[in-house]
Amino acid sequence: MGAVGFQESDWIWKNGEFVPWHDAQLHLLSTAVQFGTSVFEGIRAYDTPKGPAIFRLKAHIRRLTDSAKIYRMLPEKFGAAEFEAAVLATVRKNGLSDCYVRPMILRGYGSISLSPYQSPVDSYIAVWPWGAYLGDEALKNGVDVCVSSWWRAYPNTIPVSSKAGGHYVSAQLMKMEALENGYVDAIALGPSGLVSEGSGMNVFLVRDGVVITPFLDGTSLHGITRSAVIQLAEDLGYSVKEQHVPRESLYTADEVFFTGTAAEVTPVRSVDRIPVGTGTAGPVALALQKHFLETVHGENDDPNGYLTYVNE
Ligand code: PPE
Repeated sequence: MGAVGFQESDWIWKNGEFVPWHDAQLHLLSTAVQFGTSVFEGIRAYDTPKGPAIFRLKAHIRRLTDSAKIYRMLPEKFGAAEFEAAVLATVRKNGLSDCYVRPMILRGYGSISLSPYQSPVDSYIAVWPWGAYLGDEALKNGVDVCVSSWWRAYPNTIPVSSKAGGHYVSAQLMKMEALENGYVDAIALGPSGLVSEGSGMNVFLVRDGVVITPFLDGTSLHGITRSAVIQLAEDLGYSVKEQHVPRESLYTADEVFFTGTAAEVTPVRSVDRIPVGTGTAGPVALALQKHFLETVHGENDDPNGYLTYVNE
């Protein structure tokens, strides 16, 4: 098939059935295409000694159905239990182990105007192999990022705890600006002028051994990796604080790192060309990354019940 920048898989789950990858098509005038009315998840499956396992499946499906509810597009036929089962089935059907899982609920073809109600609510799940989000070196050596000139929206402009496709037009502006200026990614400020989150990941800092992350103030996504990393940091004995983070704290922190399903735990080694700490991946970020990667690969005990095994 055409040259795409990733590896396709064979089957996509669509409204309860599997269709071949290239048959999962939308009409041009679907509401989701015109107006961004889709909600989605990003989930990872990891290879473990007991076969593939999904990291935090329930939390991701809860966020998916919450996202859909906020946009008044909860599917009638499928609830959380059906989506959880369908994710497992789609990974199995495609014979993948380490992979990325993209469930989507969207408004299809039916209405031509802003009122979406005549457009059917369709549900999809696609899976594909996806390696390190910001490149293979990123996890080890850290990345160079900027503070974006684009701000995150006001809480009452878009409901950011809904992970909706349309919200990502702003994230794409941030990402493109960063790439054009020679950075790997960007951190955005919220409307208060304080640090919010990255284009597609949450942000953490370390200062004097304390792990710090901005409050969930209605300007950033309620990251599922964020909450896991808070838990894992506490398990490792770090104290973790959610607080207001002014921009300059990024420059003076001992460490900065990103968390996200795609980004996992990625150290940041400079912000706006100012080296963070020693200008390399920091020890706390690397310790958390190691603990995270061991946990998702089923090499640690799983007291928090994060893993759902695909073949059980
Ligand atoms: N903030 C944003 C804006 C975001 O998109 C993500 C995930 C996060 C924070 C981290 O959330 P969580 O995955 O629950 O820890 N972004 C997804 C999509 C990235 C993409 O480029 O596609 C992801 O990481 O899967």
